[in-house]
Amino acid sequence: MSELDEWFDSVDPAMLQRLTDGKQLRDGFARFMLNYQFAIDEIMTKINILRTEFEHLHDYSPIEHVNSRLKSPESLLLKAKNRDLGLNLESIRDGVLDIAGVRIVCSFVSDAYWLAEMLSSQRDITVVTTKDYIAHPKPNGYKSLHLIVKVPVFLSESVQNVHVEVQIRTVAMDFWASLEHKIYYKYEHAIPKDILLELQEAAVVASQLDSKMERLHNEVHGPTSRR
Ligand code: 0O2
Repeated sequence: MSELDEWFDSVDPAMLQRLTDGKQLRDGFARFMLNYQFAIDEIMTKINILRTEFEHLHDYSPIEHVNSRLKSPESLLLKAKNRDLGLNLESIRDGVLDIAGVRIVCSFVSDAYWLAEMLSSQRDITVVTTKDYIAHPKPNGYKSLHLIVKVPVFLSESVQNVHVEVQIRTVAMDFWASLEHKIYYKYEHAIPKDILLELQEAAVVASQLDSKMERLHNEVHGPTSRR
């Protein structure tokens, strides 16, 4: 009998089972998250193609920067708990639609709408929801376009349609949102009224800046024909 076999014989079978279950759970979760990473990769490729083609046809880039993130396991489990979802992968997959997130920061408002339209109309993309916080800002002043899309991920033995949250906004909207996010956490979600008011004012200024910059751009270069 090998040393390893002897060790297995001496280990409490219940403990061995728990270790195996734990490992299976971790492997299953890692596999589950991997699909979201693949979905992000698919969306990033689409964005890069749109960006490069646009740059080729016009004399500027509609995208300032793009980033992506996978929700951390802690914040994923917290969201599932807050929504009373069962703590199993199926409930989490159906109930949490922003496990994969992509944020596109555009030069101008019209670029944000153009990108949303270009992504949404691709044949392999299914748009699940669209929230237009640019036309209808949140009461605090938050502006952005939010799309929840489903993108197919081709695996060796199956095709998975995976949810991705795509946020599209301008540099000014992004600047506002990242500052507001920091303030929100600093005050533990209860921003004092006067600061809230200032944030609303800042959102209006950011909007004015967006309009002015786009108007200036069009004055100098002419309106961009996207057809
Ligand atoms: P994180 O860490 O950025 O992922 P849901 O996404 O379903 O939980 P909701 O409110 O229906 O909730 O979705 P919505 O309105 O589309 O907003 C989702 C995400 O948009 C948030 O994700 C933020 O990233 C961003 N967001 C929405 N409202 C605000 C806001 O007022 N200020 C800022 N700075 N960002 C906002 P999470 O899950 O909150 O966080």
